[in-house]
Amino acid sequence: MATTWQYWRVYITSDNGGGGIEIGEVQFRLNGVDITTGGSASASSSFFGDNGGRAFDKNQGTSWASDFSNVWPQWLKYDFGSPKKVTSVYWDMNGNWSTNRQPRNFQIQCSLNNTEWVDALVLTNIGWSLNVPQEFTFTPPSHGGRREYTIIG
Ligand SMILES: [Ca+2]
Repeated sequence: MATTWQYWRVYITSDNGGGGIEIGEVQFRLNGVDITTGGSASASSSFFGDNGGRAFDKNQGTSWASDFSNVWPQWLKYDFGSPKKVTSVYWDMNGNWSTNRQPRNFQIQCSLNNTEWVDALVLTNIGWSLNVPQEFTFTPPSHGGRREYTIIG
């Protein structure tokens, strides 16, 4: 069964009290290797020019920042342009930034059509230490082998 999905996102329902997300670099990885190249990024909101692409520009000194209005959810999405298998998300804050602006409760999700989303991993009560990246590993959900049944009662 296929485990490749074109769209991947981190869907964040709360941070650690900072009122918004600020993140230097995010990598969607296959077996530990960054594969976030050649696609396009987007995000639920941006603080001034700190758009979603800045989390994938391979520059630790630039960041995606959501607006600091303490409004949830916020999400960061990567469109690979074609289906990709992803087995982890690597999340690397810059040491100058606060741990309380990192996600606490969030889901890693994937989609075939950018509309319907499937959870690959659900994370709860995640804490952070300053300048310590975290990698969240999972088995990607499968599709394509699913059979549709009509239950007649
Ligand atoms: Ca960056």
